[in-house]
Amino acid sequence: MVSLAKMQPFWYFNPPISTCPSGEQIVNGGFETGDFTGWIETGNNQEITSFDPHSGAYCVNLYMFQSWIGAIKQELIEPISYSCIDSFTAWFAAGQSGGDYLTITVTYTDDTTTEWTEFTGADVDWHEINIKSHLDEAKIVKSIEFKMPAGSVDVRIDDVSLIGLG
Ligand SMILES: [Ca+2]
Repeated sequence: MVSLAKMQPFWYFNPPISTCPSGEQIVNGGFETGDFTGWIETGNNQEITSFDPHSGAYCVNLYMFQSWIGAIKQELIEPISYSCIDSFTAWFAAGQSGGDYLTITVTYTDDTTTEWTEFTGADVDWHEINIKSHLDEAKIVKSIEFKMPAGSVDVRIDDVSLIGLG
C-alpha cells in the first residue's frame, strides 16, 4: 500500500521561495528631498529645480554649459534580477529650451550595460520611459544613469521608480 506521504506533490517539500526584494528600490526617485540624496552626481551640470516637476515640488534638471554635461547615477541598494522587477520607469521632459535628448544607461552585475537615447519631442510635456522593456532578461541590474548626450541642452527627470516583485 502506498503511503500518503509518498503521494505528496513535490512542492509540498520544496515550496517556492521568493528572494525578490519588495516595493520601491529607488531612493529619492522623485527628488523630493530637494537634494541629490541617493544619487551620485556623475556629470558637471545637474541641479534640483522646482520648475514644473512631474509630481511633488522638485525634479532634476540636466543641462549643458560650456560643453560640460549633466548626469546622475544611482547604485541600487541591492542588485535585482530582471525576473524580480515588477516595473522600472522614469519620467522626463525637455527643459525650458525645447525638445531634447536623454541617454539612459543600465549597468548589470557582470559590468555589461544596456544604453539607449530617448527624445522628448518638440514640447515641454512629460513623457514616461519604460526602462524594463529595454533590459536584458538574463541579467541582474545594479545601477542606472541618466545623462545628456552631446548636443543636448536641457532635460528634466522625475519619478524614477523600480518596483520589486517580492
Ligand atoms: Ca518630484
